[in-house]
Amino acid sequence: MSCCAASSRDLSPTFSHTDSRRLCRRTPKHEDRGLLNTVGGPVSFRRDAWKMLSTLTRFARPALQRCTSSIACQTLGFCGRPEKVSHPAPACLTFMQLRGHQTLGSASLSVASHSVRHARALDEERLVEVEWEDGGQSLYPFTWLRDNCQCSLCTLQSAQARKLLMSDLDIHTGIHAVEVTNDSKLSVVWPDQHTSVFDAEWLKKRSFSLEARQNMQEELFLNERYYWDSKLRIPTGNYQDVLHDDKAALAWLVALRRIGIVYLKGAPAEQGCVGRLAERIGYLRLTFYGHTWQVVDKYMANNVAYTSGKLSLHTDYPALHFAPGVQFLHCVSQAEEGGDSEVVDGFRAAEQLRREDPEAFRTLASLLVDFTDTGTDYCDFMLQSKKSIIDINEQGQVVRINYNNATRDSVLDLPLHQVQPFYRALKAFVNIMTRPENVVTFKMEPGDIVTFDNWRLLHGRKSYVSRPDGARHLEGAYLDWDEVMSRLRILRSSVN
Ligand code: OGA
Ligand code: NM2
Ligand code: ZN
Ligand code: ZN
Repeated sequence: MSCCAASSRDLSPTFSHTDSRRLCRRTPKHEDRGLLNTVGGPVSFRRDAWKMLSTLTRFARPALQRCTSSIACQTLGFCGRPEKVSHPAPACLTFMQLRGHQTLGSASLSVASHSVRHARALDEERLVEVEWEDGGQSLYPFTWLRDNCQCSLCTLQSAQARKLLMSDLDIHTGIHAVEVTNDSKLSVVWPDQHTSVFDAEWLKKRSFSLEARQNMQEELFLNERYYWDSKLRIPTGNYQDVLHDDKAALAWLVALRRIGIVYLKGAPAEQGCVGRLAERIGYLRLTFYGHTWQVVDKYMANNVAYTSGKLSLHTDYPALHFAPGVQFLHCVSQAEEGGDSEVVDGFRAAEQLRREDPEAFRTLASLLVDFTDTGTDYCDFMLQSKKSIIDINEQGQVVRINYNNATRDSVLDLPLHQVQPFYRALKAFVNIMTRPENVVTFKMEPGDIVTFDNWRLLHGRKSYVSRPDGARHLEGAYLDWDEVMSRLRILRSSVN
C-alpha cells in the first residue's frame, strides 16, 4: 500500500501505526477500558500493544468536544460522539498518565484474587448476598445459583455445558444453608441436600450489577469501536507474523474489531493466502461466488466487481440477509493505471448522518430496501433480500451497514409517497460517506492483504485500465464475526 509503506516499515514488526486523529469511541460502556485492557496479554504482548497504542497516541490530537470518558479514548484523542454520553469533556490525558494508569494486567483480565469474606441468604428476596474480601457486595438469585451449579451432576465438565434440565430446575427453590469454604468459595446446600460450590472469581465475573455486566459483555464482545476519518493510517501487520505468532494474530484481530480495518503486508503474490488466513482463524464463509473468489476483469462478468469499472463505496453482499461479517482482499497483481482502493468508516458516517439529517437517518434505519443477485458461479443463484441500509440495535446503536448500489433491486417495495424521501435519504448518506475528509485512499501492491469489517466499512475502488499482459488480480474471501471473535478469545487466553 503505497501511502503507508514507509511508515509501516519503521514501526513495530508486529504491528504499527494508525494516524487516528479522528478516531472516536463508540460505546462508552465503562471507564478506563479500551483497546489495551481488553486485548489482554503478557508483558511481551503488552509491549507490542503499547507500541501500537503509543503510535496511535503520538498521532492523536486533543479530545474533541464531549469525550466518552475512557482513558484510552481521551489519550487517543477520540471524539466521544455517542448521544447518550453526558460527561463533560475531561482534560485530555497524556500518554504517560495512561501508561501509569492502566496495564493490561489490571483490567478485565485482572480480577486477580477475589475471595468471599462472608455470605448469607436473604430468604425473603431469595437472594444470596456475597461480601468480598475487598469490601464490595454482590447479590445472586437463588434460582440462578441452582441453575448454574457446577458439580458433575449438573454440568458436563468436558463440554462446560449444562446437564441440568429445565424440567428438573425448581425456579421457586429455597436454600437450606449458605457458607464460605476454607478456600473462600461459596457453598450452597439446597433443601434436597444437593450442594453447589462456587468459585469466587467465577462468581464475581457473573455479578449482576450493571457495571459488572457491562465489563463482562465488553470482555466477551469487544463492542467498543474507535471511529476514524481520512487521516487514519491503517494499522498494519505482517502476513507471516499473524500466521505464526499468536501475539501478532491477537493484535491483528483486536484492531480488526476495534478499528475495522487492518492491513497485512509480506504475503506472496500468489493465490491461496486468504484461504490460509481464514484457516488461521477457523474456516471461511462459502458463498455463491465460491470459497475464495478472483476479482479480475472478466468477460460476461456476473458481478460489477469483475469488470474494470469504478466500484462506488459499498458493503459486500447485502443480497444475503446475513451478509459476511469480515472480508479479506489480497492483491496478487495490480493495475498500472487506476485500481486504487477507498475505505470509509460506515458507523461514523451513519452517526454523522444521524446528527446532520436525523430524518434521513430514520428513513435509512427503518425502510427495508430490496437487494437482488442472480447468476452462476459456484453454482447458479437467484438471491433476494430485504434490508435497511442502516441497521440499528435495540439501543439505537448502528450495528451494520447494508449497501451496494449495484445489487440494490429495481423492485422497491415502498408506497409511492416514500419513494422520493428514500432517495433523498440515500443521497444524503452517500454525500456524507464520499466527503474527502471521510475517505482513506490507498493503492494495494502485490503481496498486500486488506482485512476489514464488512458490517462496518464501506469500500470501493477506482476504475482501472485493463491490460492483457499484467492483469489486475485480487483474491477475496469472507468470514463471519462469530469465527473471528472465537479465535480472538482463544488467542487472548493463550497469549496470557
Ligand atoms: C469487490 C471489491 C475491490 C477492488 O470485489 O467487491 O470491492 O479493489 N473489490 O477490486
Ligand atoms: N464479489 C466480489 O455485493 C456484492 O455483490 C459484492 C461480491 C463478487 C464476491 C461483490
Ligand atoms: Zn449440582
Ligand atoms: Zn466489495
